[in-house]
Amino acid sequence: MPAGRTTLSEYLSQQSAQHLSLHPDLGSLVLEIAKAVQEIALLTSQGALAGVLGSLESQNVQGETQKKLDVLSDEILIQTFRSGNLVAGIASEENDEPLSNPKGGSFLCLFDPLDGSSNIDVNVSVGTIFSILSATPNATLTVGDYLRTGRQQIAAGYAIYGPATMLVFSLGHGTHGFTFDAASGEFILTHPGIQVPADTSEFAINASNERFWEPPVSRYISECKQGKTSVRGRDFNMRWIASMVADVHRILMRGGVFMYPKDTKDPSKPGRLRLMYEANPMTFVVEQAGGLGSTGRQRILDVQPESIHQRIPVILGSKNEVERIEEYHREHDRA
Ligand code: AFP
Repeated sequence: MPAGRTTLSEYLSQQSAQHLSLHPDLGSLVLEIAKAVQEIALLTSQGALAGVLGSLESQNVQGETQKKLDVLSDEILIQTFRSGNLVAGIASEENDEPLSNPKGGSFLCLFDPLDGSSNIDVNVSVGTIFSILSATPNATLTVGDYLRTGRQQIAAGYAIYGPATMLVFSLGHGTHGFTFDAASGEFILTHPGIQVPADTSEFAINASNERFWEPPVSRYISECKQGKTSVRGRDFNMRWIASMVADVHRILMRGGVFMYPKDTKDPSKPGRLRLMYEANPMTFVVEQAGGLGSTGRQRILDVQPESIHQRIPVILGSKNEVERIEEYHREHDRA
């Protein structure tokens, strides 16, 4: 390995030596996830050649048509965890109920195996999101064991399958990025100590939902669009990739605010994104990098989960922007 290049496994050994509070098996779990990510990256990179594009007849618990790669990625992760004895229980976007591992383990893992899968067929970046909770070894698992607040995550992160495959995660001591080097087959530390700029001039939202937004969201976006002529005094840019992993990765790299707010489009859904395996892990990573994650009215990591697949409004990214949007919600609710 050329000098000055730290591999994922070297980094994890350094972390467990530096932070004695880390669970001794946490590094091994991250390496297991990295191995599964490599398998998913290979399939994703082959696209049509691997016959993995397109949808299946099946639907997931969300009532969404499953892409072939959704199911294949889910199977890779489940097989990875079940072949080891680190993860006692698994909850996935693609499975109605959590799955227990007969071999037991000290962790629970919740994941979105392929986030942004509607982008797969058009060759746009997608990702895998994971959240790790502690498990009581040898205890009989119930759904309640999974329903812990985001603040109780012991680690969380994502893989992004883009021009480069990257693994970005936090063990609770900052957020760090690793880039996959196909030549060596190693993830290399390329982005140590990521910091989200507190201010930004870039927002990410699906603007086609504008007529369904709550007033504080409409106010914020309208000011951004008015730019220099508004109280903001500067112009803003907009991005929307429709892969949360890709939009949030951009925000970790250069700042911004990602918004999938509560809207009236489907009153039965308090937002599109899922708390346990999208909002919580991505907020953990962003807040470990100095950003913030909010529903607009509550910090995401403080939300007490009620069900595995519950949805939540998400406002995530540059600290000063998220705080401004929260203030707009307070002013609206007071009025
Ligand atoms: P899919 O996995 O169904 O593509 O959904 C992706 C996602 O959950 C999240 O990654 C995106 O930010 C968001 O949905 C995109 O939603 P819209 O399709 O409404 O823009």
